[in-house]
Amino acid sequence: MSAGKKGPNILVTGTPGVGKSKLSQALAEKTGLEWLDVSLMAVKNKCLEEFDQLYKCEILDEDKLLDLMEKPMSEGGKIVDYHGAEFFPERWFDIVFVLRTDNTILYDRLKARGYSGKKLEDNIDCEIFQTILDEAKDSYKEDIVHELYSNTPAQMEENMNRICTWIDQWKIDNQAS
Ligand code: DAT
Repeated sequence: MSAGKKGPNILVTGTPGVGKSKLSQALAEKTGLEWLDVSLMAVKNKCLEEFDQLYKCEILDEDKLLDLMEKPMSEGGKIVDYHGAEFFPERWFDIVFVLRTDNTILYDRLKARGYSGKKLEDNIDCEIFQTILDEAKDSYKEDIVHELYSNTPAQMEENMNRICTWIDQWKIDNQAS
């Protein structure tokens, strides 16, 4: 299945503010895998369309973004960081990590980021109702979906170690260098 790939493709997902970028960046530095910040890719490649007044965010041109991602994803060795799990093709990922954060901690992080009103409330609800975890479980085989808590720096360190151990095992299993 994974023959010829540079490394595993990993999806790091979860509600905004749970620590996806921080973990993905640190993982990329430690492992040499390439971090794809999907939100940033969308901006850079003009994949954002009209502005949604209610949610105060732009609407994503998903087809354009998926087309752009196809080649890098087929190479392997990518850490994809995005606050959604359902619109990527299932075949792209070897493993999916859903980061979770306690509501009060997440609330403070999002406030510090400048979120307020409906946008803040909706994101907190998204975490309370574990929307992204359910989305991930619906979109991928359950045995490749892992929930990781990301409340504290110590938990982030633990998550890093766990993922690095998994990557090392993937390389052994797939005889990649
Ligand atoms: P995301 O990419 O999911 O939106 P982020 O990586 O930008 O989130 O992190 C949001 C903020 O929370 C940022 O200031 C870093 C901090 N943070 C992330 N993970 C953390 C952790 N495990 N412990 C403490 N702070 C964390």
